[in-house]
Order: sequence, then C-alpha cells, then structure tokens
Amino acid sequence: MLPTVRSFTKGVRLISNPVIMHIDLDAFFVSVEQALNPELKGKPVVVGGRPDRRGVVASASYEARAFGLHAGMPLATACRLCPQATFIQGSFPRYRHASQRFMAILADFSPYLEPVSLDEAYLDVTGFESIYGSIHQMAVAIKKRIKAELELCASVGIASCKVVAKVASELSKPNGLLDIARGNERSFLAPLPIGKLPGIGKKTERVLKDSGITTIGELSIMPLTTVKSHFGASGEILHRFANGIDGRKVEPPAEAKSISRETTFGKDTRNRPRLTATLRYLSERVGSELRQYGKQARCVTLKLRYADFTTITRRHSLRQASDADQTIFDTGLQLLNQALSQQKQPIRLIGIGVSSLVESGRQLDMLDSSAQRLAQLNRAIDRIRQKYGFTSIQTGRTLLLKDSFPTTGEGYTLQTPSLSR
Ligand code: DCP
Ligand code: CA
Repeated sequence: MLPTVRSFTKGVRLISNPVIMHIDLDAFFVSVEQALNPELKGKPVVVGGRPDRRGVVASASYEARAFGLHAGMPLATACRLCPQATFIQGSFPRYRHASQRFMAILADFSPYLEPVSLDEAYLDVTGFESIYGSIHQMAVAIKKRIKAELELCASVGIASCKVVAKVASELSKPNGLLDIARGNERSFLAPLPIGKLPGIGKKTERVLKDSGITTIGELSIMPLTTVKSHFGASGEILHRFANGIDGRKVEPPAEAKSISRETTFGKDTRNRPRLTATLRYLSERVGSELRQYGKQARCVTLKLRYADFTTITRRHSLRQASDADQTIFDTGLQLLNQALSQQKQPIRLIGIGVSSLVESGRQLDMLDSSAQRLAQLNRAIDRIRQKYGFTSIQTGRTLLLKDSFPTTGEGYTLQTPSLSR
C-alpha cells in the first residue's frame, strides 16, 4: 500500500514512513578521468596535481587506496607510498559538467532531489515502488543509467531516514547497493565504528574514544545527559543519529531567483572587441543555464567594476520574457555602450545577469519564424554542449577570446579549445 502523503511545503514532502535514497559516485574526479581515458581504468590514479608540486590528493582510485592513499593526503606522501600511480591535475569544469548530468539523471527518477555536493544527493523515493516494482529495483535502474550515460559507478543506500541511507551507501562502496529495512536502523548501525557516523569528526571521535566509546551502538546507549554534557546541543543530534533517528526531510534547493556570470580580466581593459566578446560568452552561459532550468527572464542586468573598484549595475526590462542568448547579449551590449559613453576608466570586471524569471511555457510554434529558428539553434547548441562541454562550441563573437584566459567569477579559467573533453 502506498504511504499517505500528508502535505507539501515548498517542495518538501511531509510523509509517513518515508523511504530515502542516498547516492554517491565512487572516486568521482578519478572516475571522470578514467571515463575519458580508459587506459587509466583498474590502475592507481590520483587527481590533485603533480607529485612534485605542493598540494593534496583530491580523489584517489580504489586501486590507489589499497596503497594507503586518501583524499587530503599530501601529494608528496602519496607519491612515496605509490610511485607507480598516475597523477592528474584535473579539471573542475569537467567535474561540474559530469555532476550536472548526474543530477539530471536523478531528477528523472524523482523530483524530490536534494544535491549535497557535486557527486552526492538524497532522493525521497517514498511511494515509487509502484513504478519500479521495488525501491531496490529503482536503485538498480539509477545505477545502470549512470553507468550507461556517464561511465561512472554510483553507490546507493536506501533507508527510512537520511543518516542511515548515507551510512549505508558509504558502507556499500565501491559500486554498492545496500537496503536497510525499516526497523533495522539501530541494529545496522550498532557494530560500526563511531567514525562512520555523519557528524562525528576527528575531534569528536577522540573525545568519545577517550570515554571508552568505539562503536555507534555504544554511543546509542550512552545516557543522553552524558552525551549532551560532552557535546552540548549537537550531542543530542548525534545521539539520535546513533539510534537511527533522523527527521530531516529531503529538501530540494530553493528555485533560482536570478542567474548571473561575471569575469575579472587579467588586466584592466578598455578594449571594446574584448569586452563585447566576453559579454557574449557570459550571455551564452547565462542563457544556457536559463534554458536548463526551463525559465525565461524579464530583466537583464549588466555589472561593471572599474579600475578604481567602483562597481555599477545597469538594468533593462524586456518587453517579452526571453531565454535567448542573443536577446541577453543585445540588451547587455546596449547597456555596456551606454556605460562606456559615460565613464572612460578601464574595466576590471564585467558581468551579466537575468532576473524576474518565469516558466518558459511558450511553444516553439507560437514564435515567429526568426525567433523560432533562434530558439531551435540555441537548443541544438545546448545539446552539443551538454554532451561535450560548454566550450565545445565557439560562436563567432567569442572567438576573439581564444587567446585570452580571464578568470571567471566561479573561480575557473575560461577555456576556449575546440573540444574541451
Ligand atoms: N574532494 C576534494 N578534496 C577532498 C575530498 C573530496 O577535492 N578532500 C573532491 C574529489 C572527490 C569529490 O570531491 O572525487 C567527491 O568526494 P568524495 O568524498 O565523495 O570522494 P570520492 O568520490 O573521490 O570517493 P568515494 O568513492 O569515497 O566517494
Ligand atoms: Ca564520492
């Protein structure tokens, strides 16, 4: 029988007998690299940088972990323990792109999706057994799709609450699936070392061990007053977690109210072609994200920071909501031209944003033919970019950026190779 859905508040389900899935990709950064370069599969691989440089391991393949390597370890130590490992610098845009595709797959399975980090999410799957036969089969289907489309392995935990689902996915790694039946939460957690319980960091673990507590079960039967005397209010939460009790709901992220992108130039500039090309690139990124969310915008805002750090924003309301790169860019360019005519200082940062977002309910066939062609073109470009990465396509206006590498507001380098995979 399906559980009763009592009510909805801001996309959060209030349900009796919830079923929650925790999905976490295995050795994420490394696995993305292995999918791109299959020669690396089955080998010790480290993403983080070259071993002769300072820095730490970001992700280690399970083959490398067998030599004692783990995230956070200095690269020099990793190289000493496992000199035969392949060390890779890594590419954040690549991992972000893989993450977006991962989340899109999960969203196809349940709208009650809470991304936790790039490679980790909770799904509320209460009641979904009627679609997939069982929640276990649903998890198998999710794993299969991730494998088929991204060539990545996911580990999945299924339980009645978040904390148990998370511990289960972690314990099932790599490429695992662990289903903890309702009622077995405590007995599942009890024999595990306390370090496995989310919320217990190195410091808490030490304090507990000093009190003779080494397993989650021992923590679960400690008097609550004793736990609270050690850890205050967070002690109460830990105690509940240790008993497999966790009332936290799966909370989908709040809807975006605005989308923006900005770039700081390596050197302040007054060069119009460069400013225009950068504005075009940023407009394409904003437009692409807007379409990804299925939204259109009524308002476009240009942001400029001058050499003396004075920052201005200029806004224009569109007559009709739009998700077209061209409209965002044209509006931004008008605002830029006005601003440049009023202020002669070189520009340090340029940004473009959209706001007053509405659902893009408009059908293609309702647009006039030129708008229709533009919308179709944007969608075709989006599909290619989703597959090969944003910089896989260069539009004429952005070609000028080929040799310039400004740092974007997101903290990565703006690249313009023909194929960035
Ligand atoms: N990460 C990082 N630095 C860390 C920990 C993680 O840069 N100290 C990055 C690299 C990881 C990604 O975040 O690939 C996900 O982190 P996880 O802790 O989930 O680790 P992995 O996915 O690499 O391995 P696991 O199979 O244990 O999940
Ligand atoms: Ca992971």
